[in-house]
Amino acid sequence: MATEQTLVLVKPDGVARGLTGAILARIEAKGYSLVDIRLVEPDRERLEQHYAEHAGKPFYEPLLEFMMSGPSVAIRLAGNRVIEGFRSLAGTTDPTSAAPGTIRGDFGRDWGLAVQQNLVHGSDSVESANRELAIWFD
Ligand code: DAT
Ligand code: MG
Repeated sequence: MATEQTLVLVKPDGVARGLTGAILARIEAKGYSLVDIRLVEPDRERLEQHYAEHAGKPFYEPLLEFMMSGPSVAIRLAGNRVIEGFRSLAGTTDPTSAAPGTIRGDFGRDWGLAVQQNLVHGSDSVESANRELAIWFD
């Protein structure tokens, strides 16, 4: 079986707050492999593809605006069960209630801009991972 891969993003809030290194340290300490990493300033078209499943939801436009507010670090990450494992490291979507010990739980909070500022993205399935990796590492 080929080793699983996932797309991780350190979102604009994580990059702007200087947390990229701390987040990478957790990923490396967990033992996953960095296959590729790049700084990306995504345009709207790339983000519409990435967040297609959320089109039309109330938070969709603010989410795209936030994601265009600065660069993200895109990471191609590999390891057995890395999709589930990274989402476990990240914690639940809302950083206020994400468990301490997770990236969102330790570094995230509500800054008055809803939950979109939650530091990281991780693909949620093999299908999503393949689709999203093609969008960010074209
Ligand atoms: P996750 O990033 O945990 O996979 P998701 O795929 O449901 O969460 O949503 C994508 C992003 O959209 C999420 O990281 C933050 C934002 N988001 C989700 N639900 C939201 C809500 N109710 N209000 C504001 N932003 C939201
Ligand atoms: Mg998601």
